Amino acid sequence: MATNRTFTMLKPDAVENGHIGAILEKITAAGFKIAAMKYTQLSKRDAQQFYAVHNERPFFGELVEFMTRGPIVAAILEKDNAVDDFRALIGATNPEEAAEGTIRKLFATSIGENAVHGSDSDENAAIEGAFHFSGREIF
Ligand code: FUP
Repeated sequence: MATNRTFTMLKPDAVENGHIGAILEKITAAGFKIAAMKYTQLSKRDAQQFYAVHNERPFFGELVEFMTRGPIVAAILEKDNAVDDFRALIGATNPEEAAEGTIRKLFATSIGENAVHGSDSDENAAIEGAFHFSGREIF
């Protein structure tokens, strides 16, 4: 995947609360194009693997429980400087610390249920995109 791409998930809380449309509107209004997208649900194994970097953290069990409790929207997004610009658009991990107007400030409820994921590096964007999409699902 090129470095002008990032990977996102609209998490189960965002889906449950009916925010898919509003969040996608913010994303496209910010200039991101959709290179791949699907509505899916993570298995326990998927979530454990996706968040393996956190597996020693005290919140890991809750994180896996949360991320598997309902469907998500997974997407690969394209824009110049995609990883950094998307992190700025979503805001801090903890919505209480997220800047006004960011997606997490608007739609997240807590640090654990924070509405949206955004890759933290080009390398992880490529790994995470490939985790969810085959080559023929990416445009
Ligand atoms: P981010 O890169 O902003 O998604 O944040 P992290 O990679 O640090 O965390 C990944 C996910 O772990 C968060 F989206 C939610 C969860 N988490 C917690 O539940 N508690 C914490 O203290 C930190 C993260």
